[in-house]
This record gives sequence, structure tokens and C-alpha cells, in this order.
Amino acid sequence: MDDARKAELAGYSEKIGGDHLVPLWDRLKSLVTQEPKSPCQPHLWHYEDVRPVLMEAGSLLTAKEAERRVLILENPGMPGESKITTSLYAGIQLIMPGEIAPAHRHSQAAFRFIIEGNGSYTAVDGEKSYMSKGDLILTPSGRWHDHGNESDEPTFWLDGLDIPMVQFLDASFMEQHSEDEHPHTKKDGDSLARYGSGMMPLNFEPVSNTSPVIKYPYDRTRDNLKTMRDAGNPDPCHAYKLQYVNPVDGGSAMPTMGAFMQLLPAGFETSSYRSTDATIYSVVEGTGRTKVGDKEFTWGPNDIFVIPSWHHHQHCAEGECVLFSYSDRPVQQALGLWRENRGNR
Ligand code: 1HN
Repeated sequence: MDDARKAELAGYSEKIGGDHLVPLWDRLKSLVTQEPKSPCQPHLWHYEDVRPVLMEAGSLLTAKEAERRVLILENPGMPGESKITTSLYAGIQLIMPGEIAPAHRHSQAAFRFIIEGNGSYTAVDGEKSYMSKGDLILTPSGRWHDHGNESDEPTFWLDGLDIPMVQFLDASFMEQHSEDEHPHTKKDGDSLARYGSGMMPLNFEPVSNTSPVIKYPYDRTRDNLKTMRDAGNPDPCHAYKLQYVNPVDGGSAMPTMGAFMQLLPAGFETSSYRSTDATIYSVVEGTGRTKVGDKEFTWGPNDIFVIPSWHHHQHCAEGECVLFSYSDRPVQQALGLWRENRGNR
């Protein structure tokens, strides 16, 4: 196209811009890309860097003042957006001994993945789940939840939420409870006993599309991974990887977020892998490295890293490693959008 025609078209675009009209031919290539082109960047947060600054916040304000005392893990490719990937939020929360983070409920679904501390709890609609390292606790959309620390140590956990999706859909509602705590009416492990042990109460009618199990304890997950490892036959891309499921239908435990736990045997190097669901990893046990594009992350316990959509990556375990991860995979699968490449294709 010659310069005169370019200038003519540019003049046309400018002229109609005032009427809130935009020529698609100016935009098409950036709107519909040949493959995912994400603003999300690969990034690693070392827990030993995050922990002390979060402890500092512990003496700056109370959990009640903050409502939730959290440091957001904000992707460096999307400054100001409170996102770790384009669709997901991550934060590290601290609750100090004796504190209560008051009860509220919101449209956004959340989970807590416990990093450090014993003896704090999350109560969901009155079911109190005590926290230990590696436990996954769900706080589904619309359910009352409060946290408390009954121990004499600080407790730290990873908060995963679907905030950017709810924001995108303009579907956010939130309510404070009139009391700090919603009445605690059910004992720790109640929902796991009822729904999460391969049996279900007769005539059980699920009330939502989120798993009725509130807490998935790490000791069970860890034992299951060990049994799988002892049996052998690791997947080349994932070694031994389990997904947290809803026992009602065998699908993802949460409709908007997929959560996973995997064991990499000592010395295991995964085959190159990529998928369209950007994934956040939280290291539970062991040390290792992850190659992603031209970066390499060296990680250890409690470190958190993010792999953007459609980025080839490989994990290399030094000793035996256990990695928790989450992504928007169930959403992409429900919409028929999810893709993966196994190996260097
Ligand atoms: C929330 O409810 C919690 O309950 C943590 O611990 C982080 C971030 C945004 C909106 C709600 C919690 C949150 C949140």
C-alpha cells in the first residue's frame, strides 16, 4: 500500500474515532492471534523474600483492620491489575495468633493452600477446617467464610481466587456478616466424611457445582502420591499428578479453577509441555528447576511461580518434589478452548 493510501485510511480512522467507531482492519491481527499472545510473564516469588515483608505488615495493621492481610502476587506483565494470570488472582495471607479475619461472602470463588503454621482455621458456612501445611480448603462462591488463628504462631497461606473472571463478567457481589464469625456449627472433617471418602449420604442433592468437600487434607493426598510413585509408570510430562475433584461428578472440585498436586521423583526431568491454561505453582516439598521459554527458575519449598499460557516448560526435580498448582483449565474445557502439546510439538 502506498503512503498516500495509508494516509487516507489513517485520516478515515481518525475521523470516525470521535463517533466511537473503529475499523476492524486496524485491529484484526491483534484481536485474533495465530496463537496465544499473553501479557502474562513467567515469574517466581521466593517465599524467603515474601515472608518477612508480610510479617512486617503483621505489625502495621490487624487482620480485622485489613479485612484480609494479604500481599497480592501481581504479574509483572500486568502492573496495577491484581492478577497473576489474565484470569486468576493469587495472594499470600497472614493471620497472627488470636486474630480473626471477619466473616464475609462474595461471588468470587476462593481456595486456601496452606504454606506454614498449624492451628488456624477457615470456617465455611460454619464448618471449621483446621489448617496444616499442604491442605487445600475451598471457600466456594457465595458462602460465608471467616478465618481465625487459635495457635501461638503466625499462619501463612496462598489464596487463589477467580477475581479477574468475575470482574470480566461484571458479576461481583459481596456482603459483610453482622458478626465477626458466622456461627460455627460443624466439626472439622464433616464434609470430607460425608462426601469425600468414596461414599455419599443417601439422597444427597448437591446445592452447587462446587465440590461439597471443604478440606482436602495433605496427609491423604501425600499418601496417594506415594502409592502411585511406588507403583511406578510416571507420565513423561507430569510424573504423578492428581487433580482435586468434585466427588459428585468426578469433574474439577471448583467450576472456575482447576487444582492439582503432583509428585516428581528425585532426579525426574519432565518432557517439554505446554497448554493454554496459564498455571500457578506452589512448591510443597523439595528443590528443583523449571525452564520456561528462555528463563530458568530455581525453586524450593513454599516458592511460587507462574507459567503463562502456551509457554513450553520443563521441570527438573533435585530430590523428590511435590508441587501444588492451579489454573483456569475447567473453564477452558467447558468452553471447548483448552489445548495442550506434549513434547516439543
Ligand atoms: C477474600 O475473601 C479472602 O476470605 C482473601 O481470605 C483474599 C481477595 C479479594 C477478595 C476477597 C479471604 C481475597 C478475598
